Amino acid sequence: MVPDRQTLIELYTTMQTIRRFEERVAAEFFAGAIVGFVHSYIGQEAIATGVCQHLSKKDRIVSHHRGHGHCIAKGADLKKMMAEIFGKKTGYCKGKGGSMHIADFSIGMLGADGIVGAGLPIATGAAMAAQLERKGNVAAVFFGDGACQEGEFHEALNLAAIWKLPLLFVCENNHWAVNAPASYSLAAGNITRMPEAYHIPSKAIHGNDVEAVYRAAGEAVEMLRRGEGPCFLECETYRLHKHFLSDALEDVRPHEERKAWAEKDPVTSFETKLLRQDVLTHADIERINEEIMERVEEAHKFAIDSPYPEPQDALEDVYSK
Ligand SMILES: Cc1ncc(C[n+]2csc(CCOP(=O)(O)OP(=O)(O)O)c2C)c(N)n1
Repeated sequence: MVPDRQTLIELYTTMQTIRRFEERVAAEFFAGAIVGFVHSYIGQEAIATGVCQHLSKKDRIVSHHRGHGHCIAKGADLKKMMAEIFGKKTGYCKGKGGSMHIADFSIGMLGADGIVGAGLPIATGAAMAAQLERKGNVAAVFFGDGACQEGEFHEALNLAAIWKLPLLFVCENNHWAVNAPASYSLAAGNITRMPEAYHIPSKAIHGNDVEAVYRAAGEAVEMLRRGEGPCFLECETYRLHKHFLSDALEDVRPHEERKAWAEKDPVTSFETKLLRQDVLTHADIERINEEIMERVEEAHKFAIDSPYPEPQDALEDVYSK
C-alpha cells in the first residue's frame, strides 16, 4: 500500500499539526498557563498519523495518557482540545478532564486515559460493538511498552483473538515507561512474542517512518475489515520530551540515546524526504506551516478567551441521571 502524492501531503500536514500544537502546549505549560500533568507526544507523531489515515469517523480509537496526537490525527477540534488542556468550560470535558481526558465520540475518539493499560479492554469492547454492527468498521488502540506489563493487555489480546475482533493493537514502543527501560521490565524481551502467543498476526516496524506505519496499518486494517480477526503493530519510537512536561523531573535516559533518536525526528526527516522527492517545495512547506500555526493560534485564543467552569458545575456530568 503506497501513499499517493495527496496522501503524502496529508500525512505531513497531520504530523506537523500535532508537532506545532504540542510545541504550543509545552510553551504555555512552561509559562505557567496550564496546570496539571501534560505528556507530550513529540517524537511519536508518525504513529497516530499513519494509523488514523486509514480510519473513518465510524471507526473507533482509544488512546492513552500521551493522547493529543491521536485526537488530532482522528480529526478532533483544536479549539476544544486547547480549551480542555487550559481547564476551560468550552473544552471537550467542560474543563474538568484536562490533557489526559479528551474524547470526541462524534469522530470515533473514545478517549485518552490516565490509567496505564486501561484503554485496552475499552477498545476490545469497541471492536466487539463494530463486529456486532456488521458495517465493516474497526477499532484501534494505542498504548506504550509499559502497558504490555499490565494484566489488561493480556486479557484484551486473548478476547480479541478468540472472538476474532476487528481490533488493531498499536504498541508505541518508546523504550521507556517513565524511568523503567523496556529492556529490563519486559520478560518476553521482544514485544511481538506476546501477540504471537495468542496467534495474533504481528509486525514490528520503524514507528518514526510515517510511510512504514501507513503501509503496515493499511494492510492490517484491510485484514480487520475482511473479518480476519485482530492484528498487532509494534512501532519503535522515542519520546523527545521527558515523561511529562516538568522542570523538576529527572530524565534518566542516556544522553547518547536521546541524541541518536533526536536525529531520527519523524517530522523533519519526512519533510526532508518530501523536499528531496519534489513532492513539496520550500514555498509549499512555508504555506502549510503558516496555515497550521493560524489554527493553533486560533485554538490558543479560544482557550484564553473562554471562561473557567463555575464551582457549582463540579458535580454536573459526573453521575448519570
Ligand atoms: C495502572 C497504572 N500504573 C502506573 C501508572 C503511573 N504511570 C503513568 S505513565 C506510566 C508509564 C507508562 O509507560 P508506557 O505505557 O510505556 O507509555 P509512555 O509513557 O512511555 O508513552 C506510569 C507507570 C499509571 N498511571 N497507571
